[in-house]
Amino acid sequence: MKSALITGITGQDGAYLAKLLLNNGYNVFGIMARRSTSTMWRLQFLGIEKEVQLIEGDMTDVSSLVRALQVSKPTEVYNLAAQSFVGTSWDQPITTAHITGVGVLNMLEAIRLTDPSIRFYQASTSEMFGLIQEPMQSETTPFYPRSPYGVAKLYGHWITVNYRESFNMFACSGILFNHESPLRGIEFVTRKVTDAVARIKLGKQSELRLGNIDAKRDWGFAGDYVKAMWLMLQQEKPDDYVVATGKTTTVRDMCQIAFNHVGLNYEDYVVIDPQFYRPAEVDILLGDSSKAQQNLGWEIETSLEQLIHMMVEADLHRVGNEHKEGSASLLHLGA
Ligand code: NDP
Ligand code: GDR
Repeated sequence: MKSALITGITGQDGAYLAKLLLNNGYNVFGIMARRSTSTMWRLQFLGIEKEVQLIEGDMTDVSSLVRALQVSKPTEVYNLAAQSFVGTSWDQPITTAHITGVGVLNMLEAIRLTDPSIRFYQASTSEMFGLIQEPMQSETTPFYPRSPYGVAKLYGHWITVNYRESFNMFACSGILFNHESPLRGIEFVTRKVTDAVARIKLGKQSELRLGNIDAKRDWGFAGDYVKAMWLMLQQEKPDDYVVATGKTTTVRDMCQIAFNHVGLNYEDYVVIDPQFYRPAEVDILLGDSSKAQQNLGWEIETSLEQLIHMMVEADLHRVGNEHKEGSASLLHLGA
């Protein structure tokens, strides 16, 4: 039986990937950081909280990573843990560098010293492209990150490439563009919008305050994207791949799709609030995933409209049932 260790298993992608690997017959272990309140809601949402084996650890504590490897004895490690919110990376740039950047090195070193035959996936990002120099971004597009998060991720990307080249490790970097789901954190713009749409529709909120709604993103469904992660580690040779839909949409148009779904006009509710502007912005992202499609056989299965409708429906259901649930679970669902 194959065994996998996922860092960031309590996050959006970690939960979907754990479900995929369980379905593929893996023994799934996850590293869970110690928090004062439970972070199990995503695993519970997918009904797999009892099927995964959780090991306490932190990306900044290499001894905990070594211990996790010794306990789980994985054939594959998926490094998804990060301080992943771009906005927070200006408020906590050093924490972000430690977790999102040096944390990758910590895991690579732990693997190299424990069992260098373990296959490694690094969660890299389109944020590394930042200030766009080519109309579509592929594996050969130069990087120019625009946030402390993007800079930290660029370190993680290059140290992954370097360990592959230096130590012949099977290390892959997946350069994933934005991907969303009903399990997306509430601070990210798609989920902030779909949650607000549900609240406005149900009379629990009157307006939605946003920053730069002219920013363009290439948005896909997280459930589709975790398949690409797994496929990368099943190949004969390790490599880097862009994963994206090849379509870009403004935040404004994404709002329109979400509000239209419940018969409302976004212009009646969206208020621009400079508080949500960023010190440096990534204006547009548009990915070319031809290599992943050709080499991995990976395909886009969910359109942006289907994705946003799925998220609005999930939020309508959740907000509509709020009074029946306990306050702790609501907190974790971002209410
Ligand atoms: P989330 O923010 O939902 O999940 C991040 C995970 O990392 C959580 O499980 C979190 O734990 C964990 N974590 C944070 N800090 C630490 C730490 N110090 N030690 C151990 N674990 C920690 O992110 P996503 O699931 O959306 O993304 C997964 C990965 O992919 C991230 O690395 C992200 O940067 C990257 N990525 C995401 C994209 C996207 O559009 N979603 C696109 C490209 C890359 P806890 O729950 O306790 O906070
Ligand atoms: P991003 O996602 O920064 O692309 O990073 P986010 O959803 O936070 O922002 C997308 C765009 O929307 C604009 N925006 C707002 N964003 C937020 N969060 N809140 C607002 O109110 C708001 N108004 C406008 C932003 O300025 C931005 O242009 C995500 C994360 O998952 C990263 O971890 C990942 O690496 C990248 O996607 C690819």
